[in-house]
Amino acid sequence: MTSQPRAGHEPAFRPLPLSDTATDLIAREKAFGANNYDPLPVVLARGEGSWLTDVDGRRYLDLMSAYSAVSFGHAHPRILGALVAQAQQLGVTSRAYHNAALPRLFERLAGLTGLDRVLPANGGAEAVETALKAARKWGHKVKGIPEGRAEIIGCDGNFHGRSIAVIGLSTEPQYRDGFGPFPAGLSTIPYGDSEALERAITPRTAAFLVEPIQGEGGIIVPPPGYLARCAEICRRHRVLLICDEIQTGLGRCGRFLASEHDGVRPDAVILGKALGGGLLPVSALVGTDDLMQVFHPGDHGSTFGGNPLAAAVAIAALDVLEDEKLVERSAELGAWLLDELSDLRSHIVRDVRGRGLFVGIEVDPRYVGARPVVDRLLARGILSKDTHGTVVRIAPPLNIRREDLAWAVARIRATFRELERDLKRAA
Ligand code: IF1
Repeated sequence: MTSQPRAGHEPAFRPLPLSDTATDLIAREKAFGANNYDPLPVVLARGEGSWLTDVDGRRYLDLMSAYSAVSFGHAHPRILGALVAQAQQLGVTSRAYHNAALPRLFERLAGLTGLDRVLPANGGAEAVETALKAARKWGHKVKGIPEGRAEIIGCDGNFHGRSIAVIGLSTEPQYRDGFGPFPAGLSTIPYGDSEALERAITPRTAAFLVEPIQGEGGIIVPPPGYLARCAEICRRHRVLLICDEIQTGLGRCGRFLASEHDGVRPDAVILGKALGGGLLPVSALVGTDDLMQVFHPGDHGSTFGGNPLAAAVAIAALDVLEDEKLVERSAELGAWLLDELSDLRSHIVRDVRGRGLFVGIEVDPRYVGARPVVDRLLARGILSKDTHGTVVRIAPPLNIRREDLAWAVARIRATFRELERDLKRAA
C-alpha cells in the first residue's frame, strides 16, 4: 500500500536543472529501454568509496549502496584487485569442472554462517528460487509430505525478488499484476506475529521464509525475539526456517547476519547483493546437511553459478568485511546514525527505525511523500531511495567515513527544516 500526500499539498520544489548530456542520455534510455524503473534525475558516471560522480562532474554521497549491494563502497581497491587478477587468470568454466576458487568460498560461507553446505548462484531471486526448490524437495523426500503438496509460508510485505514463484509469495499488488498464474502451495502471514505462524503451519508445511528485517517493506524491524520464537515454532513442527539475508546480511544490520540479533541459526540462509563486492552478481543458498542432502548431481544449477571470478570476488568481499571490521562498524556507526536521525524534531517525521547501517525515515503522508524528500536530498548531493511511498531508506556503504555521514545528517536535518518552512508557506 503506498500512501501519497493529499493532492495540492506538495510544497513547491525545483530540482537541479539537468545538463544537455544528462538529458540526452536519459532520453536515449527512455527511447530504447523497457519502462520498468523511474530513476531519480541523475546520470551517474563514476564511483569511488561512498562518493559517486554524475556525467557533469557533480558529486553525491551514496546513502543507498545500490540496495545494499555496495556495502564495501564503490571500486574497493582490494575487491577490484581480486576481480582483475582472477579475470586475467580464469573467469568462467561452468560447474562441469572443478575450479580452485570455489571450495575456498564454500568453506568461508559455511564457517561464517555456522551451516554446512553452499549452493552458489548469481542474482538474489535465483538463490531464493533455489531455496524454494530445496525446501519443497526436502518436504517431499525427507519430511514425507505427499508429493506435490509441500507448502511454503512467507510474510505479508515481503520482498524476495521478481521471479514468478517468488512473486507468488508477494503481497504487493503491483509486483503481481498481470504476471499470474502463480505456483500453488505459497501463502503469507502477518510479519512480526509468531502466533500467526503457529496457526498457519499444517502437516504439509515444508518451510517458513522470512527477512529478519523487511527492507523493501519499509525497514520493518520485528518485535524483539520474533525470529527466536519463529525458530522454536519451526523446530517443534519440523518446518525449515529459511532467512532471506540478501539485504540484511553481511554486516548491514550490525551483525554478520541480522538473524544473530535474535541468537537464531536458521536451517538455511540466502545471501546475495554485497556478496558480489559491488562488482558482480553473486548469491548463495547456505544450509544444513539435512536440507542440502536433497540435491543430487543434475538436480539444479546454472551456467555462471560458482564461477571462479565470482568466487574470488566474494572471498575478497568477505576478507574486507572482516579485516576492516565492518560488522562492528555498522553496529557502532548505525547506532550513532539512528540516534542522530531520531532527533530530527520535525512533525513531518513519523518514525525513524533500523539496525546497524540499515535505517528508514518514515514520513507522514499528510504532509509529504518520501519521494519529494529523496528529490530534495538529491539536490543537496545525497543519494537515497524511497520505498512504499512513505519511507526514505538510508543505507550507506559500511565503510563510509564518519565525517561524511555527519555531513549527510546535517543535510538531512536541513532538508526537513526546509520542508517545514515550505509547508508553512503553502498552508
Ligand atoms: C528491484 C530492495 C526491492 C531483496 C531481498 C531478494 C532480493 C532482493 C531481501 C532479490 C532485491 C532489490 C531488487 C530491486 C530493488 C531492490 C529492492 F528491497 F532492495 F529495495 F526491489 F525491494 N531478497 N532487492 O531485497 O535479489 O534478484 O534483485 O538480486 O527489483 O527493483 P535480486
